Amino acid sequence: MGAWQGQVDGALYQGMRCEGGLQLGQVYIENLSRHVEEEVTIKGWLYNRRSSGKIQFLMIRDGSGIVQGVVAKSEVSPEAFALASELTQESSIIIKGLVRRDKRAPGGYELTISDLQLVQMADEYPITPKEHGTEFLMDHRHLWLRSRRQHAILRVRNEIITGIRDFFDEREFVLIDTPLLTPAACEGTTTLFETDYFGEQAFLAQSGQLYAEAAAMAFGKVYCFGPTFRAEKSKTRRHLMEFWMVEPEVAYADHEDNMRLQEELVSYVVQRVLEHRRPELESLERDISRLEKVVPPFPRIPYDEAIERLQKAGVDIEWGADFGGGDETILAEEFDRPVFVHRYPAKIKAFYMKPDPDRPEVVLCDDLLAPEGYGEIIGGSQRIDDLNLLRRRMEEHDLPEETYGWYLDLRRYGSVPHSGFGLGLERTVAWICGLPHVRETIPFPRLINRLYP
Ligand code: NSS
Repeated sequence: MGAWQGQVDGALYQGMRCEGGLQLGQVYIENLSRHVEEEVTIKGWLYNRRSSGKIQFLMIRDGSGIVQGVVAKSEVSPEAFALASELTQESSIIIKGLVRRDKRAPGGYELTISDLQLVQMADEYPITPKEHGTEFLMDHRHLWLRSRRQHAILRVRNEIITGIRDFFDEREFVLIDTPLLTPAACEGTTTLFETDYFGEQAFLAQSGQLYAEAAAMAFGKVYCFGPTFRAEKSKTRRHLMEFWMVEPEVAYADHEDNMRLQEELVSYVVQRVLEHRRPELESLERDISRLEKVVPPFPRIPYDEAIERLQKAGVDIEWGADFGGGDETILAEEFDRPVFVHRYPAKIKAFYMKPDPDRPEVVLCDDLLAPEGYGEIIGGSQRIDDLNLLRRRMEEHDLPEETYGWYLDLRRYGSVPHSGFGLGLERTVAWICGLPHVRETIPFPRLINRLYP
């Protein structure tokens, strides 16, 4: 059956983990539909148990899903039945059973268990089916990951990551990995994590952008995708100290091209999750109709208009101020899909952004605000390509030329107009899953008050 199974599943690794082959011999719960009326082996953990005298109902999870197994006293050995009734939550077990289609069962299948083997009897498990407080769950994040909800969220995260990679692959971008230890700031000096680099001052990267710009001059269309670090002093539901960002950078692309790429990427990713991870979204009780509306074109409003809209909504804000989370929510509320706010005042934006030639007090940048109060998920801009202007901007920002010499070189040797952006992965996951906080969107979140586990 091993070889045949390999063909059905269409993947070498899938073939290897099936019966025969390497004798790893198990079927994954998510593939049970292919094994109806067959006897299979499942290797997993006990999620929950319920008994009614001569029958034990075991909820078994194996990482790919959860299935109910029925152990009837009359159909297994007395030892197996005794074991089934003693099993503690999260004990690791290997079971054999017949797969039966059952409409009423969660997932649509049930196992009639014929044999049961213990791998380890778990100690009393701290996370029980009852409600726990957030801090308690965060302290037990290493175990909390096993719960149904975390499972759904992190599978959506995985789908978003593979969707992003496929999107750029299909468009022939080259993945360029940028360094995490750097001598220079990209996004302002107030949120830097500093570390000692053999006596030299180094920082954890806030963004891969500056290096992606160098790579764009070498490869044309590139992206980097990795963890970035910011010592954010604010405790909000949108901020992590360590978050993942995907940052494309394209030579010869202008600000308009940049916004088009952003809306294409975001709608691609949303549609991809709708196609592949609908059951997960449903289990998270996500309003899917809201996501179905996420198709291009996204509305575009200039910063000036955003200020007017806020003032009309009664917000006390003047031209020149940056938006807070609350302001972004108000702006996004008026639209059913993400909205671009573009051309912010140069004064409140990063040093590398290109001024609008028609209005140099604003820059050719955009923030993409997600609907439903999720706020900014993307920041992007056309970059300054003129050496002297870039130098002036760096002086104004007190950025030492020694550290950025290589970056200035990009404007000396074949400078071209170019643009790029950064999409924050965790905020995107929070929005797509409909979560109130980013802390559940990453396996082990780093928050202002949390470095453990
Ligand atoms: O600061 S950004 O707006 N822009 C950049 O870092 C540019 N260097 C990107 C580029 O053009 N290549 O951050 C981009 C996104 C932002 O929209 C958020 O979605 C996310 O990164 N972001 C964060 N997510 C979670 N936690 C924190 N602290 C955070 N900071 C930014």
